[in-house]
Amino acid sequence: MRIVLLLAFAVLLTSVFAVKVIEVDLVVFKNDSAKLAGLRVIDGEPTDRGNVGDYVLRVEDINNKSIHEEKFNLNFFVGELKKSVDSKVVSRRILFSPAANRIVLLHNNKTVFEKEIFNVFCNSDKKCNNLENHFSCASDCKSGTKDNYCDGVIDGICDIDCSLIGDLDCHCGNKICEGDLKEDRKTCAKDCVVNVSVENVTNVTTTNVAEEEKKVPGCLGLALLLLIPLLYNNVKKLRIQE
Ligand SMILES: [Ca+2]
Ligand SMILES: [Ca+2]
Ligand SMILES: [Ca+2]
Repeated sequence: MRIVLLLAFAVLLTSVFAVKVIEVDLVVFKNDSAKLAGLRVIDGEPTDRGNVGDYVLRVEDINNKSIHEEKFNLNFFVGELKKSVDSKVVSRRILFSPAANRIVLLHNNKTVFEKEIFNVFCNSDKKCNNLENHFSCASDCKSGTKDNYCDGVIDGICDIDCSLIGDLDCHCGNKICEGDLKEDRKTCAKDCVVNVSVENVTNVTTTNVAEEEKKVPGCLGLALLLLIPLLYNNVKKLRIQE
């Protein structure tokens, strides 16, 4: 029972907190070859690791020892097209390890793809190069750099890699409060707080209150004027009865 609870807690943590992952996209061909379509380190969630299939995706350390391994099958027949295709795209997210030295793809124990990855995500040479980005190598890649990674840092610089919702700097300040782009009074005060209107509303309210306050004594005076003859008549009647 305790193990089940621990596992559930671990799953919950994984889903709530993104971790450092190697995102790899491979185009795998039917003729047992493959080419790299994308490779970077980002914050995300690892994809589920399969353990059945004749393809093996492996990450090895510097001693060629496997530190990550997953298996899968590929079916090149596409039902919708009613025919086989030459290639399939495989996209995986693997938990990052500083020991990762090489990525290898095997098919029936035959190597169809391999790439050295040691130091490609950060070599600390003060240049944003190789497969570095602001997340994997902030020392070399400043925020806003074109590095195939949307950093979303609020620093007044629009990151060229961001789509519309990735970086508030790309649209906050255009005088339009765009709620669908996560702009509100907190995130983008200069677009979402209209100071002039607020001041006007405050002034109008203050003036109205002051005018109402001035009217109150006038109303009281009129009421007293109406009440005095009534009171006088009642007192007079009481005296006659005495
Ligand atoms: Ca570098
Ligand atoms: Ca960037
Ligand atoms: Ca920015």
